[in-house]
Amino acid sequence: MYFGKEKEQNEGRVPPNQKVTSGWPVLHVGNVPYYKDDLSNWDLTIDGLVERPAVLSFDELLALQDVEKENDIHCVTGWSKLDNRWQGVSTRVLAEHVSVKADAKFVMLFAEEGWSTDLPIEDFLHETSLLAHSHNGERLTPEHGYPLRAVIPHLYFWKSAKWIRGIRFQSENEQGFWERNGYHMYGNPWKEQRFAWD
Ligand SMILES: Nc1nc2c(c(=O)[nH]1)N[C@H]1C(S)=C(S)[C@@H](COP(=O)(O)O)O[C@H]1N2
Ligand SMILES: [Mo]
Repeated sequence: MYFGKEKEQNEGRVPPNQKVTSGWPVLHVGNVPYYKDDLSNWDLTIDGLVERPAVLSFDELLALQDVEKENDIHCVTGWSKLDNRWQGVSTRVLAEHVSVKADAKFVMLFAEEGWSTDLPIEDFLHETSLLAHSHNGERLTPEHGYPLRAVIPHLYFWKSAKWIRGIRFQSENEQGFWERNGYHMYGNPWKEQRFAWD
């Protein structure tokens, strides 16, 4: 049976109480920023505990080494989307570009409209993490984060800031938007760390 076969193939890939979706739901609070094709007012600020703080234009970002990563994503509301191919910049390359200091232990990701999320630096620098401008060979649509979003696939997908505009390296952890509103500080989908009390 087709359904049975698919289920078998996904065995071990889907965290507890998640359902695989073939579409791609859109989920966020606030408004979708529309840049159309003009990114002259867009930049990415990287600051905090770094030797060389930077404000990068989109072209400067593209000039950094391009990476492609394939992974699965898991939203805390219960859907998982398998086999996503992302293109963008490796978080490690970015961290080297600004030369992150040794006392940096956490990273805050800032998006448009003041939205934010936080994560430990080792998760930001995880080998599967990246800042993506494209998904399955196409530029991100405005709804999914154009021009640039974080992709931190080993944590629940709320850590993957769409419309990212800032990255701050810190010594202390600080709550971001959903973390202040009852979500778990870490968000490991395999341990079902959905809410603060999980
Ligand atoms: N800037 C911003 N990024 C965000 C969010 C948000 O509200 N604002 N929501 C998060 C949540 S809860 C999820 S599940 C994913 C959804 O991404 P998608 O709409 O591309 O599926 O974006 C994450 N990134
Ligand atoms: Mo989510």
